[in-house]
Amino acid sequence: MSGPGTEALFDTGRYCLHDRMSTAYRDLVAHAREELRDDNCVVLPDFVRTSVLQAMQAESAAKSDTATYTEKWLNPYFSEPPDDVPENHPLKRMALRCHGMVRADRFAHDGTIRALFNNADLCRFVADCLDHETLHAYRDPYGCVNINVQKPGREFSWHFDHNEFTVSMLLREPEGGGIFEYVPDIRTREDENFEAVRAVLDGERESVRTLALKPGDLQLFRGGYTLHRVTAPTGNRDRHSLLLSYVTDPDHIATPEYAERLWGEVHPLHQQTS
Ligand SMILES: O=C(O)CCC(=O)C(=O)O
Ligand SMILES: [Fe+2]
Repeated sequence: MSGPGTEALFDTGRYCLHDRMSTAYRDLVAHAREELRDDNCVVLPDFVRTSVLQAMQAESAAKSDTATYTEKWLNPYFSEPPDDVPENHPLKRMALRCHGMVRADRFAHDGTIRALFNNADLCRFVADCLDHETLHAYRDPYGCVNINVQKPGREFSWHFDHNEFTVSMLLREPEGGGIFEYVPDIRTREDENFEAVRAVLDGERESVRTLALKPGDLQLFRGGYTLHRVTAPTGNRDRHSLLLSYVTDPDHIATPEYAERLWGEVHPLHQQTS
């Protein structure tokens, strides 16, 4: 494949993605697994080379105007609120989620964002950290690699993710706010722990952890059992985070209905799923 390779993209002195057999690689994976076990989250600072970060920031800045915005009142579970629970129950706590997503097809095929996303060593590394035999770069033409754009004053409210894990990299830091906050394992497969979730929604801070993410930091995160949010950016600068989607099923792709709902448009490849 043409374009920058592993050593050009990543700070391989610190993150030796090119040498899977090395002790340094094994130590790095062990570190990531331990953090993920303890915290459902690991941050690998300054993951990419400075010139690579700058190139991705420029691509992101050039495309952020094309973001598709959705504005919805959602509970933390993205579910229909039931009638038979009290008003302050987490299932009834609707918050306005407003953010923009830049579609994958906006990014040039020979650009740096795609070179990073399609790098096989990164995909292998993510699989190793998350204890997956194999992962694949998602082939959805719109959803494979996106920029999440958060405007000042807009919170990405408390929620649990539906996907098993997220791989992301902050590209643009707002002037203030835009802080990633999370409460690991607040719920389990067996216990929703609505009392604790309600307390966090009501402002309980003791269990809340915060991340001081910097542009270029790689974040691996298991958000299914971890309540999390991104606070509203303040000042004049948007927050941009790059979302890289890796999947277990290489053939998986969004349905036309899902694409329509998310992107307001359907790609010919989505049509083939119906
Ligand atoms: O933009 C981020 O850093 C994460 C947003 C998030 O929680 C999500 O996309 O589910
Ligand atoms: Fe999330």
